Amino acid sequence: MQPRYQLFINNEWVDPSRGQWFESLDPFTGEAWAEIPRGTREDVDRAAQAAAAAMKGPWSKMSATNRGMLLYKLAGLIEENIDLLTEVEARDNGKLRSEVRGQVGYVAKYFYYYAGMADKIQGAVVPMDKPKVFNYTRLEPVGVVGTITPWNSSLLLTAWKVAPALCAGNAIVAKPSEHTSASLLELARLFVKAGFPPGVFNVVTGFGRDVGEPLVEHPLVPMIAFTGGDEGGRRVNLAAAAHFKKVTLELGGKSPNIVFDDADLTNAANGVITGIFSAGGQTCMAGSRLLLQESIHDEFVDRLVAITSKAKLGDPARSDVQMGPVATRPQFEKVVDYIRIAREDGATCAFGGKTRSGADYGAGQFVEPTIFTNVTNDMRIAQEEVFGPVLSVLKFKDEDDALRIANDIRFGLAAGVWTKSLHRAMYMSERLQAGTVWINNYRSTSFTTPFGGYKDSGLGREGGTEAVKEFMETKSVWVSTDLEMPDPFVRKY
Ligand code: TXE
Repeated sequence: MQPRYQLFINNEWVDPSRGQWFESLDPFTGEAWAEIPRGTREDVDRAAQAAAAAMKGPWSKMSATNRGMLLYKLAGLIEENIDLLTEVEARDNGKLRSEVRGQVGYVAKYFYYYAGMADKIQGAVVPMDKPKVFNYTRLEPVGVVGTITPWNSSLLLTAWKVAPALCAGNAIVAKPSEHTSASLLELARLFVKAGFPPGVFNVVTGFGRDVGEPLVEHPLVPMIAFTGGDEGGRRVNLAAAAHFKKVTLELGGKSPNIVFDDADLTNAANGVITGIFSAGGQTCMAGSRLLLQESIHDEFVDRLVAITSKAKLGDPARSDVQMGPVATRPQFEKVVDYIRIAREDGATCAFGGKTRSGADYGAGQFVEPTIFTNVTNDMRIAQEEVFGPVLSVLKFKDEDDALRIANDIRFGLAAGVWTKSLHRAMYMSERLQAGTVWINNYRSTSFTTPFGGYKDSGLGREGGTEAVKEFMETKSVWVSTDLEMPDPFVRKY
């Protein structure tokens, strides 16, 4: 019997207004395992009303310290429920259990981090250029924040938004991806257990058209925090602009991983493989463009092929498997199509390039880890986000040539640099157009530091103290200490 979920609005479990559900599929078996409520514009309205009411109720009057304590409690409950949350999320996105478990553990850490920050948010006393007046700034919550998230890391990417937004005192209407909704509904149970007042956290599941668009348009929702593809991000940004809403957008990437001839090549090879094939390449920060200095090209590609050939594909629930299926059928087809395009455009497939089916591969939604050489930067496989296990290898001559290639793209999410030269590392990190630069490592993330994109990779930053400011308005308050207001109609020259 499949579990049938309900929407979570105002701390209550409710049926979707039109009484419709859709199935959530396990990407490995290809079978439906849960029924997800198909939310509507009316449901978004119910949730937005509840969240707006929370912004006037006990939540808004709660001290920041007590708000932090609630977040702290929630973090503890996430740790206690790590098995359940892992199982549900992995069931939906098909990622390795170990990987999802690590992420859920990290979700708890996000809430701990922002729990501690809640009563440390401070405005400033501003030095004035005028006498007899005193000015200070207050940081106030924006209000109701709509979060819209994709399928690759549902809980983590939602936590990146919800933890700092709640820390700042906002209320949330969360819309998870239609492919991976269940884990967020399970998380909602923990909000009740932790003791959050009604309306502070609401989840409306469903499709982009039915739920995402109404959320972006809703007059009671002044801010949208979005992660997803750049096309979806553009639509959200355009719709939000019509209502002058605040937005943060964490979008796609085609991040360059740049390996110089003086690098520790063993470390670099491991880092490059982790950078592209973790989560089957289904991460925004995937290092999907490998830039190799000419002199080490052939040797380095051999190393990559040797490491990649050891990867075992199969049931992501098994501990001896290193790569699971592609998360959704449309995404599988998209990845397969990009492999065809790369071949047609003249790239050489140095490894992989095929799909896998048969007894070990469930419903057969598998793409081999794939390495393309002889890629030039004008090819689509070098410019477009595949969001799958496909690495494009390009050659460069020197630092400036590497920079030219690395920056000649519309994305700017992240970049990696592998070198033993400090000078080289600093030269590159200053000039790379990317929100994150990793030197002699790749794919490190932490709640303590900002993450976000340059160019078409997004707007705003998530993580660290900067994330909290994204979810706040700054109010400038002027207090007269002895300032006389002159008669407005008597001119003094
Ligand atoms: O993402 P979408 P999709 C890339 C990846 C993938 C492509 C599309 O290449 O092939 O994006 O994936 C909601 N108003 N990434 O379709 O559409 C939607 O319901 C409001 C990269 O899954 O961006 C979901 O909850 N909301 C990415 C969320 O937006 C809308 C991660 C993301 O869906 C909406 C995932 C609308 N008009 C995919 N349309 C990354 N870089 O992390 C859709 N949504």
